[in-house]
Amino acid sequence: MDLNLKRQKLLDALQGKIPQDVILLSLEDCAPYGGDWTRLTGKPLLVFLPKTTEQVSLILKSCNQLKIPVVPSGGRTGLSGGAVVTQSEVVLSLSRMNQMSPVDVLGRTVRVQAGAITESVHEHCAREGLLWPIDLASKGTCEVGGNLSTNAGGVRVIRYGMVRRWVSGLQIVTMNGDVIELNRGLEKNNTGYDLIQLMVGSEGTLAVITEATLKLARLPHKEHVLFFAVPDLESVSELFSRARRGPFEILAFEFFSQRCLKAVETKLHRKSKLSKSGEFYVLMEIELGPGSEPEALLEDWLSQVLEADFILDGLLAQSSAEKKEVWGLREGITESIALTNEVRKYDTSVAVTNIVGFVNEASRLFHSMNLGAELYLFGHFGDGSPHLNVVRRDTVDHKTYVEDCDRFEKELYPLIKKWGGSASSEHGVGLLKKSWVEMSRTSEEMALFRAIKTAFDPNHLLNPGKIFNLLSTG
Ligand code: 2HG
Ligand code: ZN
Repeated sequence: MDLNLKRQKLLDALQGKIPQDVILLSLEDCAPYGGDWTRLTGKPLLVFLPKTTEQVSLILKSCNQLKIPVVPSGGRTGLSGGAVVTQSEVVLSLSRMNQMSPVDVLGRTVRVQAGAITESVHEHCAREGLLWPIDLASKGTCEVGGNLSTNAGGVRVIRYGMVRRWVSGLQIVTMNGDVIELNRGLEKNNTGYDLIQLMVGSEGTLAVITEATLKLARLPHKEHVLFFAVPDLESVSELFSRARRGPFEILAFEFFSQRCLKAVETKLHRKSKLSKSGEFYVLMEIELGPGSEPEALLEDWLSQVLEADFILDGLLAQSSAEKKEVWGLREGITESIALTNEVRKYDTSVAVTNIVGFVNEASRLFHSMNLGAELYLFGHFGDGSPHLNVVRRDTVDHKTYVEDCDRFEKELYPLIKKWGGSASSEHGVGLLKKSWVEMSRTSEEMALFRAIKTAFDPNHLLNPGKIFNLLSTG
């Protein structure tokens, strides 16, 4: 069917059923909804910004009847292309559905709509001394629905785990317009398949999440931020092993290379307060128990660590402004790389015991290939989740860079396999990691994937082409 005709048919079908201000029509208004932080983009047929679950249901039902594909959309901060329009789909943005109910302090849960911004949820719950412990650099823009759909990770996974541990209820709408409540916020419910866990990480390919009951933890008691410069990855690992045995709970254990710090300093004009530099840096956030003694224990631990020869320099942030400054260095990496040049991202994952071996081998591979690119290394050391960012050098053109990345990727994926890892630790598959899915899943698993997709969305209209390709497109 011709695009204009499709569009008109859909508008006719919804005429009088949803208010006019829910629909964006002009190319200009629709354009920002075609892409995400990957900078991949496409032209939406139309954009809907519903305010209620009922409107979501009506829109999906009409699209299903007219066989029009739909891309569900949140804060569009994804780094794998999961929210990118590829074939003039309709975009269904949940951003206006951002209500939050009062926190249930006794049950330690909160019910929110999918469009609630992650940081707003933090602020909302902090008033009750509680926390939805999903903390990532994009928290001021990303939305709960997107966090759930991608099973987001972030900087506190070492302490709290991934998003899937922090949800006990979902309201979803399937492509045929059915509104389904999953698990009703129960902590315990052993009655068959866990559809919540199937939804989490399904990247909008099965149904649209409209509301969620989020599980909460209490806010950390006393947080401290430490920052170290070290000569190599082995030293990062040595520091991690000391921290594991330290008199505190580790909330975050992040690393980044000298090249990443340089980028943040040049592009964002932030500055490290350490007087010495190192090949690598570690940002560690810890929680101390109550009482005054833990502070003294931390100081003892720190002075012993600072005497060790694998530490070049280190500091304990003295104020909340200083904590923010240190975090600003780590959280500014993605943005400063984006300001540097084009980038290909690999959010790899290996067992934490293998991270040094894997990253060293991947770096050796990268440097042996003489690519027209630079390697930026950073990520969540404590989770075994290093981010490899391959950034184009100014001296090479786009085409050469893309060919170089493709060559590198062909070698990198088998290396990840050899180390027993995964090519997506937390960014999801979207459009960019599909070849890894095919390479790492068995044909039996792929058959199950396709059967599950078809059970939820028989016409294959929801977020088409994401995660894996269907043999038959219906
Ligand atoms: C982070 O850890 C995010 O800051 C983004 O996962 C990583 O830009 C990246 O590759
Ligand atoms: Zn990350």
